[in-house]
Amino acid sequence: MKTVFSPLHSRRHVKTELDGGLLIEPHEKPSRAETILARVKDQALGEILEPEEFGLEPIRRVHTDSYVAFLENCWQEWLADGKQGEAIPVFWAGRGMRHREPRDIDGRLGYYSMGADTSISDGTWEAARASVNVALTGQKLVAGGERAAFALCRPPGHHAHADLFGGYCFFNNAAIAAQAFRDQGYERVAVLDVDFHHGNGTQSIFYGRNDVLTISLHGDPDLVFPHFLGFEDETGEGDGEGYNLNIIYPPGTPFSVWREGLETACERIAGFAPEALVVALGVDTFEEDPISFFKLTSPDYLALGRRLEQLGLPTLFTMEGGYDVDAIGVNAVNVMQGFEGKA
Ligand code: OKP
Ligand code: MG
Ligand code: ZN
Repeated sequence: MKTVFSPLHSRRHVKTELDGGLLIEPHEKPSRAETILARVKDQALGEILEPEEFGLEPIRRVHTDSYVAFLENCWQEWLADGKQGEAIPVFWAGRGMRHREPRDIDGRLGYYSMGADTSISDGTWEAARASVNVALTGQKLVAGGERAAFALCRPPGHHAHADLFGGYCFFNNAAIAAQAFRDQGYERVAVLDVDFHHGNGTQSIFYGRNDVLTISLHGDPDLVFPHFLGFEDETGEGDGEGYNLNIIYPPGTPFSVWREGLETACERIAGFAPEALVVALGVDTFEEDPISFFKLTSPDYLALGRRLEQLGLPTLFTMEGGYDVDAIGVNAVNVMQGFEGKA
């Protein structure tokens, strides 16, 4: 399987994540992508390609123009305002307040975000753009006839809505790739999100549509991020009714239980009969993950890959979460190797 990787991911190198009242070293750090890349090389998974440049047009198919402009200019505006540290949103439109884009940068940071866990600094825009190009280059490989491709995206994307960043995400790489398949004539596309966290951005982007089926397996949002979306009664709206599926698990869930939901998801995907599959791949379901509460083990990722292969679909993997850096390479590449038949 071919891997797409951009060294520009390292342009995203914020120093802060607001967590538990402290500014900690971010969980979403450059060594994540480098460790996965090293494992891809070590295992000789296949050719490693740098992305092509696709420009802003495919991004604008999913994200609003004003949000894209905000991300492009955010850091310069922050500096121009004389701020000292990194750009962190701290004010939101609460209940009863106006959802209106203000001119002030603090106001705009809140208007375009869902949380304070995701700081912005120099290079965030460039890395987020490169991450989209990685996903779209993988999409092009699959559309060109490859059975599967591994888009080693960083930063991740599945929490990003049409006009919201947060949860370490800026552009929704998986959604942009799914939309690219649609724009190239693929009639139906499925996005399966196996990251520990709910794919709230992907769900939101396609919620009213029946041409892109969205499914996410995740930790109960009553207990974890994103807190305000991802419940099982969210099934789609309008034309999209019945085209969103959320499968929720409690703390301590092992693979033996998680795989039952995977089976339900795979059966729904088979019934939908998509022409392509995008897998939003997080390996923060791992037992040692520092911010999650499932109990998957490294061999379980081989089994996950094998099951996804059995769907028989052209498949694009986009990298999402996974914060145990020691294991992230083995776990992510295990999915690809399982897909390729390794037991
Ligand atoms: C991104 B992806 C932990 C802070 C959690 C939000 C989690 C974002 C996960 N104390 N911040 O889905 O892996
Ligand atoms: Mg998920
Ligand atoms: Zn996650």
